Parts: sequence; structure tokens; C-alpha cells
Amino acid sequence: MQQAFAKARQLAVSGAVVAMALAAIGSAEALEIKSSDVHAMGYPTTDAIQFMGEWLEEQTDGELSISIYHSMQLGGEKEALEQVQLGALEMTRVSVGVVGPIVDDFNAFNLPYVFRSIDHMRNVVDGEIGQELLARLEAGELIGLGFMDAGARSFYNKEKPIRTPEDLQGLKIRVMQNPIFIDMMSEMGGSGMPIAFNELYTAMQTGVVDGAENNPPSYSTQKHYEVAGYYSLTEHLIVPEIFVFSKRVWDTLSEEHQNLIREASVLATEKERELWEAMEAKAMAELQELGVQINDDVDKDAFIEATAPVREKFGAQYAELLERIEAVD
Ligand code: BDP
Repeated sequence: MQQAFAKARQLAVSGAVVAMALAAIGSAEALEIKSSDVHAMGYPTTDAIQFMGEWLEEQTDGELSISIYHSMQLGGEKEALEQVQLGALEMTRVSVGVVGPIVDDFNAFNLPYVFRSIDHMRNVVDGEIGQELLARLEAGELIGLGFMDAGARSFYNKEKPIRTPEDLQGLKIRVMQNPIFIDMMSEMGGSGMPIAFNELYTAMQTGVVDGAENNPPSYSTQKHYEVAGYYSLTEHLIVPEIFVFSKRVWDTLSEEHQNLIREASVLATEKERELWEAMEAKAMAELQELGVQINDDVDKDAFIEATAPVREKFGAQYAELLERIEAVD
């Protein structure tokens, strides 16, 4: 009897050891991907990444999952990219606007009026050029997973409607943290100040800057209209969003997991675009309802002409790439 007990105990113990060993193997493979975004949940980018996480969880029985650090909980986009480069954060979704300083070819996408339309931008980023640029991010310790839509950016300020570049004279306009946008502002007649997105509302409120530029959903969800009530549809930049993974962490993943993340990224892009279109229409309707001064009487040709020197200045550096972009339908 005693012997039987001893045997049973032994079995139970070894069973527990096996269970622990299995759990250890499981946890070595399991990864909770932390991903940051400056936007709140409910925004197309955050919701698309959430969708990506749910898909991954389902495909891997919970081995891969994504937890989103939204609403600038981890600060601005420059810092997030640095964290991802170091491997302290697995993933982030940022604007291509802040990626130029890491891999400068991305600045070809950051030039004013370089894309003729949203469709043109999509055809470029979905085609060979987009794939090539994503691959180049590896040199910057990043794995480029995909692009998302962010519509077109237009000016807003607290003073007046903007119809021509002259109207920008004397205005201090916040731009994303990339020197190329400061040049863009000078050529247009204003002065550009790089400020992190999470500091922008206060910067406008306290008069550090008179305004900024962004797409309708960002302007609306951040409530920037409360402190800068004139929105003018200059649509001078069509800068896509991008989501990237830490190369350091990526290199520790199994090929199977890498492939699944790639697959999920394509789905995330599709999802975001679907959500984007609805969100943009909703934001414009809301702004109108709120009584924001939306000005569509804009001399776009004058803006295109005024910004020609920026495209020329950077044109030599990105000549081949710009020609290829232009040639895309
Ligand atoms: C928004 C982008 C976000 C940028 C922000 C900005 O979605 O990634 O951080 O603009 O202007 O449109 O900084």
C-alpha cells in the first residue's frame, strides 16, 4: 500500500515537472507584442492594430497577442521609434513624417504635393517602391510591416482662413519632427516649429504656435478646433502612416510567427483603410456641426508653385525615386 502511494506521488511530481517544463516552452514562444500609437482607441490606426492582435491570437491559440499603448501613453512618435529600435517596445504605428530622419528615402513621401491623390499614394506604397522602402528600414533596426492611410493634411490656425501662401506669412505653424517640414513652411511663407503631437494642444493654447496642419480626423479627435478654429483645405501633404516592428525582437521569433505577423499586417492595412474612409467623412461632418470655419476656397496652384523649391532642393537627392513615384499611375 505504502509503495503504491510512493509510486503515485512520484508520478504526480513528475507530472508536475512535465507540466512546468511545457509551460516554460510555451512561455518562451508566447509573445505579448506591445504596440504604441498617439491616437486613442476608436481611431482607424488603433482599431486596425487591435484587429491584427485578435487575428494573431486566434491563429496562434494565444501565443501571439498585441496590447496597445494608445493615446500617447508612451509619449511622442520619435521616442516610440527609438524604443522600438532598442527592442524595449515591440511595435509602433507612426506617421511616415517622422521616419525620414531614420531612413531618408522616406522623405520622398514627405514632400508637399508629391502625390497627386490618395489613389496615387496607395499605388506607390502598395507597389514596388513601398516594398523597397519598407525593406530599407532594417538598416535602422526596424522591420517595416506596412502602410496605412492618413488622408491629406491641411492648415488650421486661430487667426484666419488660409487661401494663398501669403496668408501664412507671420504665422507660426507646428510641424512634425522632421527638418524637411520646416523647409516646407518657410517656402510657403510661414514659419515651421517642430513640436511633438502630445504637446500641440497646449502649444496652441498658450500661443507658442498659431496653428498646425493635419487631416480632419486628427484635428477633430484631438479637439484642436477648440484652440484653432479655422481649417483650410490646402491638402499640401499626403503622408501615409506606417507600422514597424523591432528588428531585435523579430530576430528571436520563429519563421512561422514572422510569417503570421506579415500576413496579419496585410489584413491590418486593409482594415485601417476601410475604417479611415468612414472616419474622415464623420470627422468633416462633426467639424461642420461644431461650427468650425472650414474654408475650401484655396488657391492650390499657388501652393504647388510656392513649394516647388522644396521639391527641387530635395529633388536632386531623391531624383530617381521621385521620377519613379511620378511614373506610377
Ligand atoms: C496624425 C498621424 C500621427 C502623427 C500626427 C502628427 O496619424 O501619426 O503623430 O498626425 O501630426 O495625422 O504628429
